[in-house]
Amino acid sequence: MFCYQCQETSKNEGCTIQGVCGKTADVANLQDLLMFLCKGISHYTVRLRKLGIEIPQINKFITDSLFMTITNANFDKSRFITRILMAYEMRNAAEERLLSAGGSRAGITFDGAFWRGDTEEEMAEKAVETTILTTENEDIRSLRELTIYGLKGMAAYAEHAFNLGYEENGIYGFMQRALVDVTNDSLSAEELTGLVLETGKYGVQVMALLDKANTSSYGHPEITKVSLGVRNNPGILISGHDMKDMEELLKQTGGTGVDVYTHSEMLPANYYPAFKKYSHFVGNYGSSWWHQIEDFENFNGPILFTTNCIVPPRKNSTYGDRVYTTGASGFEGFKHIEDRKDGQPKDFSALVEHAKRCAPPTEMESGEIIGGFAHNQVIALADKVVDAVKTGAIRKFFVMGGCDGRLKGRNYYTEFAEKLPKDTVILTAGCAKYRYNKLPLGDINSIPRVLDAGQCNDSYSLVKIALALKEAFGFDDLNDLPIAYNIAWYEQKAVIVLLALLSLGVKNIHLGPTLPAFLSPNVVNVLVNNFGIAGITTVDEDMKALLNA
Ligand code: FSO
Ligand code: SF4
Repeated sequence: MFCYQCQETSKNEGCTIQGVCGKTADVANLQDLLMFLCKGISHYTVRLRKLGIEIPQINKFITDSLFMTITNANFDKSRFITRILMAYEMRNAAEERLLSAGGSRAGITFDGAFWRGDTEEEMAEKAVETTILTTENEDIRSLRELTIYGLKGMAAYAEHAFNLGYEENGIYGFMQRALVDVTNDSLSAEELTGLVLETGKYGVQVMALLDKANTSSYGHPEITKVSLGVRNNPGILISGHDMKDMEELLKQTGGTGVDVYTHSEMLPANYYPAFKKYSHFVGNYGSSWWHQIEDFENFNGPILFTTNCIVPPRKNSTYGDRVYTTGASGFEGFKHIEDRKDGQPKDFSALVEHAKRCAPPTEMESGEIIGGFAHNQVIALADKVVDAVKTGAIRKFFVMGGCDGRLKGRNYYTEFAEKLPKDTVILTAGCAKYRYNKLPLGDINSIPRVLDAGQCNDSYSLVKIALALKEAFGFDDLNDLPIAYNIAWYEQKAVIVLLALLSLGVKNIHLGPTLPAFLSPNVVNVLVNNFGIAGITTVDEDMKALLNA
């Protein structure tokens, strides 16, 4: 195996024996093989699209497959084997359709468009040939992988939007074209850089689509106090990012005596008007994803993963039999809730029955946190915010969104938030917020100093807020605003967020806690020279630089 797609990659070089995330080598290899086949299928669908033909099942298949290979989403070998077998069927269907529509496969030379092996042994043997290291030039490899990781993030967001009935063929079309382009040996580094930037453009589009899907379905997030404590009923803890799962779980738990709590990236579900009406929706329990070992132990009841980030339980963990996965997520030993069929909701009754046999959650915290500062809410407060800037009450905004992770050095973000001068405001989205969202940072003229817009995909909200402020201040350029960017990344959704920000022209982003291992020195130079991207140094040094920028 060779995987360097996330921030925790071994030695900041690459995982080669087993993932730091817990992914085994055989699963990592099967994931590579699945990507290889998705590229192969895309060779046909790109041609089909030129003939005006879309195959919705294939759009869904490729999107789901990309999503399943995101860091910490799915560790279940059998699911990848099933997917690989499905990939052959999808590819056959695409090929037949192409030929019957008068198209031709002449000129397709990519092996993934033809290779087939039905046994686990054949798959394992072929998989090692499809490793990303087969691209020898490190700059080309870096640009190809940067594109693919952006596509994986894009796929996650497209999938959540799809679940709510929103999709755009243009997004699927781009994903598949890009999957073909990364197999094209004649593309130069310059052309691939263009592809990376185009990925960012579609990143903005997919985040806008998901924002539309979420807000049209559940209303605009609004300022909300979220309880951190517990009640005396059994509960279900829901993690991940999928709002449709959230809705169906809330509906199916109503009147059962079972409460619902959010974990990690599901916290922003508390901000949606449509969910706030459920009296058995208690609040948030625990912290960011990597604290799950402790949080799940204490929760006592069943846990539902709707997406990543899964941490394999420890040998002495006792909660393994209480964990359920659904959608793209999976883990051998956890029970999996099947997809919706024929427009029917998922069936979460097993979790409800399971919860009834469990003790209520053990209280770990009490009190509340405040959130719900997505674009609609902040723009409603725009006059107040603009006024605070004009009078000097707010000197600067710091976008500190992104992800949390296990690395010790991520204390940097807690310290940074603590040391920020009192006339600054943090704008956040994603699980990075858990590094500082429970600190007593106070407010400025009743505007909280930490404004949480929501999940990592709600970084789109931060952009909309920035655009509204740009207009309010009459600036021509986003970069003229008093906003600094100090972003933390972990997995591939953060990659698409970063590429989206770059495509919108945001400059001088500080990215930490380490720069991605998949960026070659030359690609880093391109990002530094064209976008002013920088890593992080010390809190004091970075703060000085960002305050004065
Ligand atoms: Fe976090 Fe995990 Fe949102 Fe990610 S829970 S790390 S970028 O999946 O999605 O911020
Ligand atoms: Fe390693 Fe991250 Fe890949 Fe897991 S996802 S194998 S930790 S690089």
